[in-house]
Amino acid sequence: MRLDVISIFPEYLNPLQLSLIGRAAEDGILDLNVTNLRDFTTDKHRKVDDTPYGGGAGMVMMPEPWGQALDAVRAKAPADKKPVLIVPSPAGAVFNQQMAYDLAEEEHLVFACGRYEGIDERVIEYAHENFTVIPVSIGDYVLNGGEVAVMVMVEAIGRLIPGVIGNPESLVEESHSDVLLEYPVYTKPASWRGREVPEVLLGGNHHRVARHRRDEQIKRTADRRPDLITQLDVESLNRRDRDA
Ligand code: 6GU
Repeated sequence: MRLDVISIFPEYLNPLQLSLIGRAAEDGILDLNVTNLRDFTTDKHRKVDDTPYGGGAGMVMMPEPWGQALDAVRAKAPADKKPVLIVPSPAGAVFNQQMAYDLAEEEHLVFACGRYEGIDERVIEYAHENFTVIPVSIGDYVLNGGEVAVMVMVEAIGRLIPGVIGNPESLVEESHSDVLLEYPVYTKPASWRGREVPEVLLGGNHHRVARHRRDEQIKRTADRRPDLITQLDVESLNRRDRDA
């Protein structure tokens, strides 16, 4: 998969060179490219923002550097398929695990990091000519720019790509892969500061272990995320119980 990130703070994305995502980039599984938006300015101050038409607080990102940067990124991709352009914005659709699965299937993702009050809307309109455009938020709060949101999304998407995670089994049982939150986990020692690992996990009864974990998942989800309980598909839970 090719990933392009366009930002006025390319160094902000440096952490993507670490850990599993960084390793995948070294191994050639991910082709990660960070572009400095200011490289597409022509004035001596490398200006990328200006005051908003209609008035109001803050600054708006000017269209021409973005137009140039998007054209340059588009030119590096195969002409036959439109890359996906993700525009991080608190005004986007909220990112979730299903979006991560869908985006992990793509050949080329481009992230356009806005700062200030956002990017001139005509850039987003123009981008539809060459990209599948998706405005995405990572949650209902406001960040100063899209860079941190891009790190969140690249990590969520990147780890789903074959070869990025050593043990693909670990992708199967995790939170949000099936609506229920993950069950609590324990390791040695069995007794620690007076606290015991649940008895059922110490015995070798796989059926009882599976039931216990499933009960814990339901308790935890009801407690922490009651909004998810309404999405539970009882039939698929019953099927899983029978298979356990
Ligand atoms: Cl994707 N960008 C910004 N600037 N703020 C956000 C966000 C994104 N998601 C939540 N808040």
